[in-house]
This record gives sequence, C-alpha cells and structure tokens, in this order.
Amino acid sequence: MAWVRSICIAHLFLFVLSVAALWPQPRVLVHGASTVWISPSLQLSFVNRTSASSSLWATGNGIQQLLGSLLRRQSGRKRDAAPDDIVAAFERAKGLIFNHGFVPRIFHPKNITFEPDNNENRQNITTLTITLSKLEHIISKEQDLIPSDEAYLLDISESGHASITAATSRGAIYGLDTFAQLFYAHSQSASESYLSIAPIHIVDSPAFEHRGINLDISRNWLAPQDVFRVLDAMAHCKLNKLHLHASDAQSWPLDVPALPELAAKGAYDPSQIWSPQDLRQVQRHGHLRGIEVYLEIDIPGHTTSVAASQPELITSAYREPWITYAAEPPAGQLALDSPDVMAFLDTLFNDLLPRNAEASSHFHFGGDEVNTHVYGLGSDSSLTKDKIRALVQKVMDHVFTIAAKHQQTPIVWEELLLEWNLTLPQTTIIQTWRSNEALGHVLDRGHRVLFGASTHWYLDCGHGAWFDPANPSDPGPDPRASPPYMDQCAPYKNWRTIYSYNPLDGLSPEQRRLVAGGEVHMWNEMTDAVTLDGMLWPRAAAAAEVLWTGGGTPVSEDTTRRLAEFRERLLLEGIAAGMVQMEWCLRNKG
Ligand code: CP6
Repeated sequence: MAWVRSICIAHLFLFVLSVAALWPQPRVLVHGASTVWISPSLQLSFVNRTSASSSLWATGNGIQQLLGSLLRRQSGRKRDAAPDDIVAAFERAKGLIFNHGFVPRIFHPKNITFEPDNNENRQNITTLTITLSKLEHIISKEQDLIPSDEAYLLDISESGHASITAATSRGAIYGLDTFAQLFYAHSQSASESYLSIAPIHIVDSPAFEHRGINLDISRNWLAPQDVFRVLDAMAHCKLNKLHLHASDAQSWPLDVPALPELAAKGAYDPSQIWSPQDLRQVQRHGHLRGIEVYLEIDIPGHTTSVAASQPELITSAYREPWITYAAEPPAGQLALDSPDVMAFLDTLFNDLLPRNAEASSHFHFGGDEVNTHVYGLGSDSSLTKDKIRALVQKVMDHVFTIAAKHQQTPIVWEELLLEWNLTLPQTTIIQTWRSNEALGHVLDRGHRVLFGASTHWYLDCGHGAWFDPANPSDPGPDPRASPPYMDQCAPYKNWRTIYSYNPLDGLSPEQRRLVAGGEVHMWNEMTDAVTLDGMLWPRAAAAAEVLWTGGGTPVSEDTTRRLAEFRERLLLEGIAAGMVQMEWCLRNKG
C-alpha cells in the first residue's frame, strides 16, 4: 500500500472535532470547541445602520442621534425590513443547512467519534441578526486587511447568539454562505444540524475585488439553466464576476433584437439561442448571489459566425492550411476597412450595452488573437501590419466611445496593448492570459489588470482531442509537444496547479494596487453542458481561494480536506464536481 500512500496528500487527521472546513478560508477565524445546534425555525433579524434608515435618527441634533442608537441597542435592536437580496440569501442558507444537510461521511477516520449526541441538552441558534453598518474602521483597526465593501463579520457565541455585520448586501450574502458552511447535519437526523467550534469570530474580506470565471458559451451550447448552476457554485466560494464569452468564430448564441439575423443564422440551432429574457434571468440569478454577470463580444477576431448572416463583414473564407493564418478554424475577422462594420458595431453595441449595464459596469470587447495573415488573404493584400494597426485602433476607439456613453468600463485582452500597442482609455482593464510576465508589462503601462495565465488557470487544457480538419487522421497532439497545436496549453491543470498559481510573485506594492483581480478560463471547445460541472469544479474553487485570500499559500493536508468537504457540499446541490482526492486518502491517517 506504500505507493498509494505516497500519492496521497492527506496525512494526519488530528483535531478533527474542532476544525472548521470553510472554503475559501476566511482571513481571520478564531474559534473554540463547543457544540451549538441550530433551530429549523431560524429567524432573521435585520438592522440597518447605514444611510437610509439611520436618516431617521440624523434629522435631530447629535444628542438625539446618540440617544437613538443607544435606545435601539437597549431595546434589543430595532428590526427593519430586510432587502430582498438578503432575505433570499437567508432562505438559501437555511435550505443549505436543513434541506441538504451535510453529514461528513468520509472525511474523518472511522475510529474517531466526532458527532455530538443529539439527545443532550443543547444550545440552539434561534435568531440570526444581520446588521448593515460601516465596517472599514473595524476591519482596518482589528486586522491588516484591505477595506472592501464585500467585507463581513460573523460571530456565534457558545450560547447561540449569531450575528453577521456587513457594509453592503453583498458582504451580508457572503457572510450567509460562510454561515451555512459551518454546519453539519446529524447522521441520525438530517434536519438536525450543529457546529462544534463555538464560539466563532470571523473577520473576512477579499484580497481582490475582481474574482471571476470566464465562461465560453459559444463553442458548445450552454443553456441559461447550466449557467444558473455555475452561479450557484460560484456563490459558495465567493466568486463575484461571471464573464460570459458570448460570441466566437463558431457560433453566435446571443439574440440581439436590433440584429435578429445574427443569432437566427449564427447559432448552431434555433433552440440554442439566449433570448434577452434568458440573459436577464442569468443576470438576476447572479445579482441575488452577489455576482456581477457581464458580456464579452469578441472583436475584431473570433467573429466568423457573423458571416452566417452578413458575409460582407468578414474578411476571409476558410483556406488550407488554417494553422498559418488562424488560431483555430474557421478563420475570419471583421473587415476593418468597411464602413458597414462601423454601422454594424453601432447597432450591435447600442443594443447590448444598455442591457449589460443593468447588471454590470464592465463590458469586454475581446481583442485577442487578431491575425494579420487573415487580412492578407482578403481582397486587399496590401494591408501591412501598420495599416491594420491603424484600422484596429479606429474600430476600438469607436466602440470605446459607445462604452463611455453607456457608463461601461471596457475590458480587453492583453494583445491590444502589448502586441498592437494601441492607445486605450486609461480606465480600460487589461485581461492577461499568455503568461504571467504579461501582468508586469501591463502594469508598466499604468492600466488596471486581470491575471489568469494559461500556464495555470486554463481549465480547457489537456484534452488534445478536437481534430484538425486539414489532417483528420492525425491522432492529436502529444500532450508533451509544443505548439503549433490546438491543445496549446497541455497538460491538464489539476486543482493543485490552479491553487499554486501565485500571480503577485515579483510585483511591487504600487503595482499590486493596479491588480483588479483575476479569472479562471473555461474555453469550451471540448466542454458541453454534460461535462461542464466536472470541468469547472473543484478547480474554479481552487482559484476562488487564491482570489479571496491573495494566494501564495502552499497546498496542505488542510487545503485538501477543506476542498473535499466543499466538493461534497456542491454534490448535495446537484453540481457534479470532480474529485479532490481518492477516498482511501481521506479516510486514513498517516
Ligand atoms: N478562444 C478565444 C480561445 C482562446 C483565446 N480566445 C485560447 C487560446 C489559447 C489557448 C486556449 C484558449 N480558445 N476567444 C485566447 C484568449 Cl491555449
């Protein structure tokens, strides 16, 4: 058995009884070892000490204000009506605790009885108090944390007093998810739940404000219902941005009412189109979970699917061998010198941007893998790189003006800055992907930046299975071979690879401030609705912990155990997450 043991990370399960298994790990967690149960009729008590309701007290002079807040405290808190999103999050947390009660079946060695006796006298949590209140002073005084409107405090006493304090609904929503993760269901009675680490004091705040997944819905069809499941899982690991890569060369699944032919002809099938209502429902599902859903329309490359409805807008038809002029087949890009393209972009973005803006202040305009050879293959073979550059600049300037009109902060892929050397509005966020060095180059240019290098955070790598149409009998790339191959970033990145990515390595504190955060990438050439869950989870959760805590933490036995528990909680919700560790390792000591 020695060989099995040697490939296991899990070694010692000490302190099984008194350890919490939260994902992501809170920034500050202090706890004891007492058991507290939770009542299935748990009530929400909501207090608002921020602007709206405190204006009630702010009308009088200072003494009245002080009296007011004292009275409020003494009367055991004045109850306000909780906003819809907090009520919804509270109900979800109760559902997680009571409907999907999580019994820690395999995570502890069989010979340790860790479960409390459910017949003993109990301390019960009957009310959870959620307070909205300014938090910065508490956060920055108590801990060396970056102030954030996503911060929350969570306290549970040995006698069952439970409270969450946050500055915003989003903070409260994250606090509620942490709250739900604290409980285990009793194995004899799934509706009875407990925690065994009271008293608990948590001070939590994210290291990065942008913690995202880039989800491709173009190469293979993903339904809004599939994306709901992505959002549910994201909420549990405090990811807060879903970047929908909503168009690409192969299909155009997004209905744009101002351009009805785009999806009607560009989607794979009429049943594989997102209506405006579909998009709105996905945005709403995200909003209720503290997640901003934003769109990418990738231009000027990756646009061949536009040719299905408007062939005159696209430069090149398919030619052999594709590898000499395109990142992947079919090749084709916007005909940058055509006035029709400008008119098309006007109609497209004036339709999409206001709808995107309902849920997000960001819009992604793509800009990756623009290939000069494609232009050379078109009607005007005299287009040099310099001429193409001027045209790309002009087109991007045009769409940035539309973005400004709709108060959207543009995001673009790194090439527009690092390869094309475009002049971009200073507010533009640059998303890097080709290497981690790109991060430093972008920072040198003074732009805000997103990390997520393909060496560590590409979830699609390692399939090596989709074939080259020009060479159909090719068995596919050797995973150890180098480009040019479709599977350029092999091998597969397992969750430990994802977790060990330390994006800030080598950055100065000034540079660090311009790092907005990062995204893990789910390009879906070889992922559809059936395999999506297992491709995303638990690996995107590994990225989520890096984004929440700041990274640089080596994988330990504790990491493995916490992630294995997190995965078990996802399974209970019907999310088919992949494995973290084989059961033998989780069950055995040493
Ligand atoms: N699609 C789009 C892709 C990729 C990119 N953009 C990609 C490139 C290289 C690898 C994996 C994915 N499939 N639109 C690059 C940002 Cl190895």
